[in-house]
Formats: sequence, C-alpha cells, structure tokens
Amino acid sequence: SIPEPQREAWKKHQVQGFTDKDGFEKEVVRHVETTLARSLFNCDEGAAYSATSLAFRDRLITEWNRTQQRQTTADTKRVYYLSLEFLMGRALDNAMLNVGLKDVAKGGIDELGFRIEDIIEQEHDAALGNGGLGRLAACFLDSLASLNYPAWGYGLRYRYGIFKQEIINGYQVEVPDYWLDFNPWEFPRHDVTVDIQFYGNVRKSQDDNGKTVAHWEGGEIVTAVAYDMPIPGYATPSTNNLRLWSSKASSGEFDFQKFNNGDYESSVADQQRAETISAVLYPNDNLDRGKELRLKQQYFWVAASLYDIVRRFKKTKRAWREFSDQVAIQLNDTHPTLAVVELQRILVDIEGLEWDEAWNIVTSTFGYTNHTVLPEALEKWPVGLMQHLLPRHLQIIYDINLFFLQTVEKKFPNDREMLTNVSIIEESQPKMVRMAYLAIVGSHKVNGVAELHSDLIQTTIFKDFVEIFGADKFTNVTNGITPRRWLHQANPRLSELVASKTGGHGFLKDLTQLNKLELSIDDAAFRKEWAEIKYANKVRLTKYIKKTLDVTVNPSALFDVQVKRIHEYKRQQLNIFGVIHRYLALKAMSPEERKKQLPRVSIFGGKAAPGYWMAKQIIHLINNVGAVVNKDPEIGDLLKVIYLEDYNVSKAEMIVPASDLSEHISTAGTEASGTSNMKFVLNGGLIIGTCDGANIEITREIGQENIFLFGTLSEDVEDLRHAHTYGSHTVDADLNKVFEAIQNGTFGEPNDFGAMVAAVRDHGDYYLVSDDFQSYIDTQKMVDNEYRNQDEWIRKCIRSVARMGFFSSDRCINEYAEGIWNVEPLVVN
Ligand code: AZC
Repeated sequence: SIPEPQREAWKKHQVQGFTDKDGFEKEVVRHVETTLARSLFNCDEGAAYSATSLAFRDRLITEWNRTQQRQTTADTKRVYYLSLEFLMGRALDNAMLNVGLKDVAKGGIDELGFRIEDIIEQEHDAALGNGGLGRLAACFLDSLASLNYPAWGYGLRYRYGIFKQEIINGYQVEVPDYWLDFNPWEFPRHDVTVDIQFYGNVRKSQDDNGKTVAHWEGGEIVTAVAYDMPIPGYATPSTNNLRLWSSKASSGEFDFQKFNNGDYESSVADQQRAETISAVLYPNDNLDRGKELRLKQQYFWVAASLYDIVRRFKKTKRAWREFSDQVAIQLNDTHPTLAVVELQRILVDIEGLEWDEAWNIVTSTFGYTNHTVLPEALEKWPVGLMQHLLPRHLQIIYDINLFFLQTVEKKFPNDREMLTNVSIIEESQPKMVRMAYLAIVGSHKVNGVAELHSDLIQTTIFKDFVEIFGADKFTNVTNGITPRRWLHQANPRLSELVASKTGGHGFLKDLTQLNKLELSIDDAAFRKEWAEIKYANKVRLTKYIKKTLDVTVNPSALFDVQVKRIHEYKRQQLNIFGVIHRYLALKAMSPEERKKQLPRVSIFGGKAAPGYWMAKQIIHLINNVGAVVNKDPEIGDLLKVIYLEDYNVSKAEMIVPASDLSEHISTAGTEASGTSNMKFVLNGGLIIGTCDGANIEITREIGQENIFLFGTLSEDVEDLRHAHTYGSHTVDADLNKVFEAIQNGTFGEPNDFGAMVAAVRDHGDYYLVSDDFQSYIDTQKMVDNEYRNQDEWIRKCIRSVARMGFFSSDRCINEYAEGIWNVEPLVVN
C-alpha cells in the first residue's frame, strides 16, 4: 500500500459519488462522451442505459471498496455462499433504489431527454440460474448486504445463461442467451487468477517423519479469472461482493511449442476447451444428468473459491484451528459438495495438517442446504469418472467414507444394512458417489427450506443420518424473498401506499411492520386505492399481452397466473385440464347462462428443460388450447388462455403484481418450498394451492380463510400411488370428458398429447392429477364466487399482505446467521 506521506494526496482526491441531479447528469454525460465515445448527437436509449449504469456502478464500487476495507479491518467472521446459480435479473433499478437515488436519476435522465422506465428496459437480465434455487441465492445476497453481514457469493460466470425461450407454432424453441456483450455490472479482476488442475495421477511419498504424503501430479491446468459484481444493500453503505469465475487456458497451457511448430489450430483448440468450462449454464431444474463437463464446472468453481477463501484467511496469520471462527461456507444444494473434499485436501496434502485436525476444521466450516426430495435431482457421480478427473479427491472421499462408516459401525454394531444404506459410495453398477451423503457427513448443519420439507428429509431420504448424528444436526430455515425487489421495485405504487399506512418505508427493512396495514382495513378510501393499483398493474400486463401476442384480454377479468419452470410435479397439466373443463362447461351452457359467468384469463409462463419431452408437450397443449379458446366467438371475454414467452426475473416483476390468483399446485410433498407463492401474496394476490412446501406456512401466517387450499395431503401420497399401481385406478367423468376432447382433436392433433393423457389415465398417475382434479375444480368454483364480492376479496388481499412479514429473506438470513453460521453483522457507523 501507499506510504504514509503520500496518502494525503489520495485522501484529497478520494472519489465522492454524486448525490444530486446535477452531479448525476454530469456523470452520465461524462460516460457518454468518454467511456462510450458518443455525444448528444448519437446517444440512443442503449447508450443512456449504459452511461446511467456506469454512473451507478462507479458509486457502488466506491462503497464496495470501503466495505471490503471495513471488513478486513474488523477481522470478523465472513460468510461464503457457494451457489452454481445466481438468478439476479436486472441490476440498475435495484441499484438506484438500494442507494436511494432513483428519484435523482429519474429527474436527471428526464432532463437529458429520456424516460427512466425506457432506460431500465434496456438492460439484459443476468439469468445465471434455472429457477427457485438460483433466485433464492440472489435474494440472499440482497439480504446479506442489507443486513450488513460480511458475506461473499461465489459462482460461475457463464457466457450463456439460461436459454431464451421462443414459442413457435405452439412449441418451445431454445435460443442461446449471450448476455455479456455489454455488462457494466461486472468488474474483471485479471490480477485475481487461480490455476485449477484436472486429471493426472497421485504419487505417494514419505516425509522426514515417515508420514505418507500424497502428491497430485500431471494432468491439465485451466485458469480461473475472477469477475466481481457489487451487491448494494438497501439503505446502508454496505456493498458486498459476488465473485464469478471465468475459465481460460492457463498461460502455461497455451502450447507455444505447438504454436511455433505451426500447429496453430490445435493450440487454439486447447484454448477453447478451457473456455468451455464456464461457457454454459446447464438448463435443468430439479434434474441431475451426470455430465462430465458439469462435474468439471463444479470442481473448477469450488477449487477457485476455496483457494481465494484460504488465501484471505492466511493473510490474517491465524492458526488453522481458528479457520471456522473466521469462515462459514454454505453449500447451496449438493453442487458445491466437492468443496468439503477440496478443503480437506488443502489442509492435509498442502498445509500438512493431521487428518483428524483437518476434518474437524472442515466439518465446523460447512453447512448444507437441501432443496429437493425428488430422486431424479439427487446428485450422484460415477466413481470411474471421479477417479479419472479428480484422482486425489476420490481417495479422500474413500477415506472420509471409511472413517464415517467406522463410527456408524460403532454406534450400530453388526448392522450391515445400515452401512450399505448410508455409505457415501453406492455399491451399484457402476459405483456412484452420493453427493448429498458426502455433504451431510462434511457439514455441521443440514437444513431444508420449509417446515414440511425439513420434516420430510429427516423422515425419508436422510432418516438414517438423523439416527447417526442426532436430530440437532438437522434443522429448518423456511425460505424468504427480498421485499426490496419483490415489492418496492416490482410494485412501486403499492409500496408507496403501504408506506403511507405503516409510517414510512421502514417495512422494507423490517417486513413485520406490514401488520400495521390491518388497522386501515376498514378505510374505504384505502381499499379503493388498493384496488386501483391492482387494476393498473393488470392494465399494464394487458397491454403487454396485446403487444406481444396480439390477444385482447379484459383487465376486469380474474387474472389466474401460473408462472414457474414447467415440470410434471408442479402440475401445469392439472391447470390446463381444469381450463379445458371450464371451456367445455361454458360451451355446454345456454347464452343466458353464459352471461352469468365470471370472466377469467388463464396465464401461463415458464421454461421446460430442453430435454424434458413431457414438459414440452404440456407447453404445446397450453398453446393449442389458447389458439382454440381465444378465437371462439361464443366464449369472448369469458375465457382467455395466454402463454407468456420467455418467463424470467424481469418479466416476473411485471406479472406478479398483476395477478388476482396464482397457482402453486404441486403434488403434496414434492415442492420443497416454492418462493413465488410468497411474491404473489406480498403483491396482493390470493393463491390456490396444495398443502405443500411453504404454502403450509403461508396458510398459518395469513389464515386459512385467505387461501384456497385443495388436494391430497402429503401423508396420503404413497398409499394412493400404491393403489394406482396395484389396485384399480379409475378416472372420474369430468376428467374423462377433458381427455375425450383432447382425443377427438378439439385442440389439434390428438397424438401429440397421447402420452400426457396416458400418464394420468393408464400409467399410474404418479403425480396424482386424477386424485386432485375434482377438488381442484370445486375450489376454482369457490374462487369464482368469492371474486364476485370484490370488497371482501380486497379485504382478504390486504389482510394477507399485512401478515406476510415472516417471509422476508432478511428473517431467513438472520436465522442462518444465528443457527448455522454464527456470524454477526458488521455495524456501519
Ligand atoms: C428449488 C425447489 O424446487 C423449490 O421448491 C424451492 O423453493 C427452491 O429450490 C429454493 O429453495 N430447487 C431447485 O431449484 N433445484 C434443486 C436441485 O433442488
């Protein structure tokens, strides 16, 4: 660092961020004219967006630097959140609101000849995630910064995020999402690199004391380069860091020999192979496909992150036994589980610690969050692949397993079945490494993401581990969402109305203050304004539907929304079968009877994994139903079916505030938590849902009179499945009529949907669509009836919002901090 005498000059010129409109405009013009090399003669909305973002980025970087200095000086424990996905969405609006300068920017941008809304719309979503797991990580980053926790996120800088979805002739088509063309929010750190090793072999030698030492040698080296994204807290100067690693050929790797010998192509090929590691996000949600490149991504990211964390720790010159007093690492699902093995390797092979001492450090450092019980999502890697790619790590895994099984053996003598069941190595053909088991054994806490889910993991998939380690190791932290993005940013008018009734914007930092809303519930003017805001949000969505799909929908109709990844367990098929049932019922009515029906718009959105054939069929059916229903003159406004293309975070910010009713209708016991359910209720929409995931806790908080619950309970699911397979499984008349309509070609070529119908009718109906259909239809009827009484409906919405305080990700992060990480916020003076 700079010697004392010269520091004066630095202090004198310290960058002071803009604080008013003039200062903001000056920065924008400077960036347009210098950074972008443009002028007032050729500044379009894109350039105005870029310059505005750069102006805000400069501010964030200044606070980011100060925050890092503060944290280093304070020398307190830090949290590292390892996630293969961060579904961030747009950054500009969030940055403006979090630093409290959106109004300043709005005024300034206006004077410079643009509208802030148009500028915001220019930004490409940072879509480095699939769905709930990735968005949760993004909400957590916002809360960690807002609550002043010293915390870093670590992930991968994918060149291609989740694909862009186009709907062509009713089918999903995937288009690559190249999002890095211009990204003002990232900060390349070409000086922060880590060389990562793959393949090779292990040589053992004896050191001077006769101790065996392992040396991992040979193989190939790929370099990880850090890219940092500042994460501003809301109404605090704290600005945390999200570090994403990008892969490139190591300078040693680029084969100059080949190059000089004229083998230019193959030396370029090596380079490309290295860059492939961080090239694409795997587009599967809740599914593990076991691809070698995915394992490479995992190790690459984990090894670079741990190297960084260990390097930072070593600068403090503390003893290794203090490691877990300084470092807490959270594993977001099993994707980063190799971190357990890597830290053990660093401590034993490189730092020379004894196995047991190292293992104590490892297990007190890590916590593991499970996000699903679906068997197809639980990661397993073939032993052979692990051996090939990471030979030393496989040895360490075998040793971890050996010592673990020895303790199990002691506790449960002669219980061979127990040993087989809990072994980290599955004795299958081929043998597999069970990553969840490794994560449990390597962590001091394991948590699920909603009460039902945490109960389920403890009584089903991880039951034996509860017996082995005791119940204390297992806990629940119910998910949450950040009210900054999901209320203040997405629904500014509602946020202002709430502020006016709760005494300011304090609720954005302490969401339980929403409860003050109930005091105003009898205020007719308040309810009227509430209803107007919802209507305005619906009008905005109506215009978007008109613009993108050329379908006219009536904003006074009930907007019924299901937006999320397409998955059989989430049961969009139940929804569309219900829509068909409604359509058939309307068709069968006399014109007089029809006039009495409540108009409804069924809105769908979401991506299917490119290889998930059944999910793509579901998308196709929804679109075909829309094509028929939307132009049926007998139906008119009574029913419209809309498929919104390319559902993502920024679209969610428009859709969520516009819903009257949203659907969270997974087969009980399959949706670990769900988080959009929380977003919809927080924005004054009611929900129809099953007794699953966080729906259960939402019901407990807001009251069962404010939610439409239906369907099988999770404890009955197994018996029903068994009965479908071994008993006689019949489908009721209403659902059969739906199937008949599909099969007589009402919605296009019946063969296209044969498998979908057969899955329910003939192949065991694993997701219990037939069992829940009748109660779903009945509950939708109740919804229609209740919606007619608008005054009562709005009271329900207000009461629900008032009781949603629990679902802030701030509450959630505080629970992790206290119960798992043992970290404290760093108070900013
Ligand atoms: C999701 C769960 O499916 C969802 O219910 C939960 O709300 C979310 O995590 C956040 O906890 N899981 C995933 O996206 N993916 C995996 C592999 O579980």
